[in-house]
Amino acid sequence: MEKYIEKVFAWVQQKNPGEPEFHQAVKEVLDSLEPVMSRHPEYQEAGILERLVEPERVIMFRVPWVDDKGRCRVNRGYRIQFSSAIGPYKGGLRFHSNVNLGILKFLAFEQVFKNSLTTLPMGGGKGGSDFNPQAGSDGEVMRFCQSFMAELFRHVGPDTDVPAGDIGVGGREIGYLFGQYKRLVNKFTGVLTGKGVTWGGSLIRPAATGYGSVYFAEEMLKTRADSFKGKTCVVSGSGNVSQYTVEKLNHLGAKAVTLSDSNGFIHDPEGIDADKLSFVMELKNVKRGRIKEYADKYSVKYYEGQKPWGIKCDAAFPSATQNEIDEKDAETLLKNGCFVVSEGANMPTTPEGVEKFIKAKILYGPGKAANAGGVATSGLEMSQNSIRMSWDKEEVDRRLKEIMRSIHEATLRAAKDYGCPGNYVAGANIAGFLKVAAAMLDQGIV
Ligand code: NDP
Ligand code: 2IT
Repeated sequence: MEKYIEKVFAWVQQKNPGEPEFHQAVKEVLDSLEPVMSRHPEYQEAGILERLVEPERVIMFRVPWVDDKGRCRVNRGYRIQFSSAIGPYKGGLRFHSNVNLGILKFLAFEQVFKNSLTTLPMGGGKGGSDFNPQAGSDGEVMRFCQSFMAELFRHVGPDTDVPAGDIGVGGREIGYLFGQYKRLVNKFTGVLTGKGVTWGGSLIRPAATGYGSVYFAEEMLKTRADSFKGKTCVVSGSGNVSQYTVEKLNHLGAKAVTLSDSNGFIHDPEGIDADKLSFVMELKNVKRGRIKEYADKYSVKYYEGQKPWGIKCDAAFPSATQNEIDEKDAETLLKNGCFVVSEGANMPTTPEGVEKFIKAKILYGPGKAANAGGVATSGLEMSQNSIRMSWDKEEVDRRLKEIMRSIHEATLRAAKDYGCPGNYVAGANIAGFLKVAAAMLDQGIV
């Protein structure tokens, strides 16, 4: 079986040159699936793995727009429709200058398994552009979004593919994208999630990824009869996921002491309380400033060009971007006594770092499981749109919590069933895979 899996991986490398993040994501999943493939020879016969690593469709397009000086600018737009085995394609849009095909393929591939874990009927997709919304005025961002949707609209729809936010795509961008879609198709539908609450959005969706990541960590802690009370937590990033991670940690009596952005991190040993968090939200979501301003305002230390993993903590919440924790960072966290890692970001830990966490047998929740609360609540937004109703905050939060509990349970169960008890990485990959593979078998070679 090992030989077969190696062959599939070699084929992926050869067919997708220059896409290291995609290779990394595929390798981790394939390695986890060895015991599953040995137990289910029918999957090999049906070419499940060969089909699973090949996106159903990749769309790439030109996005021309006019900047404030009247000049023509051109970016590249993408949508990767990876798998529709268990539902319409679903996954976010990322606008960031480092976006390329390989990064979006890794994200779309991860999304297939994550969405399967949510218990909701959603396939996997991802898209975006190498456009940087931080560098543009509101008017430029609007014109870019309108141009992006002027092509994307023909490939998406509420029963086909439902994009949402990710890095660089928040409420403002979703609004502009939705307005343009509605104008082009003349239909008010749930084509995007993360919408404003007055026009079809779900309560709790903005908070869902951060809340979910903390709920998942809480479930992990419960396996050791422990809780967040009094725990010191290190959080990276300062965007959507990080902000609501800090908020939920505060609700549960923990203390979050760091936040970061691509320039550096702040360390506030007193903890980022509710008042300081509202300063961060205003700073990041409205003024679109840098996290350094927190250090100036509250007279705490700012570490230029560094990541927060050297700060002593019980729990770490990487919530910025891929590969932000390398082997050394993982060693430092472990050495300082960190025993919980819950990944709000997608693939934030390098394979060498992951190995360290697994070997140390800490409570390590991989992104696929730990950050699935965001897309799960997107699924809840789709349901509310379909029945033309909106649930109150308590109802959505209750469902989110229950989904995170059930992902945790399914992940641990799969890990145990396939011979790696306590390994959340293998468990998430296997549990996510089994549902998709069963659907693919039922639907024939498509
Ligand atoms: P935001 O755009 O709101 O915030 C991103 C944060 O990460 C910012 O602080 C940003 O800093 C920092 N960051 C981004 N890229 C880099 C980089 N290359 N190096 C260092 N810092 C970086 O995005 P989100 O909070 O929505 O997303 C954060 C992570 O969570 C991503 O990995 C995303 O895929 C994942 N995720 C998001 C979900 C969602 O619902 N939004 C759901 C599940 C996962 P700066 O301002 O300097 O760019
Ligand atoms: O990575 C992710 O799961 C997201 N960016 C959220 C996707 C979604 O469709 O809500």
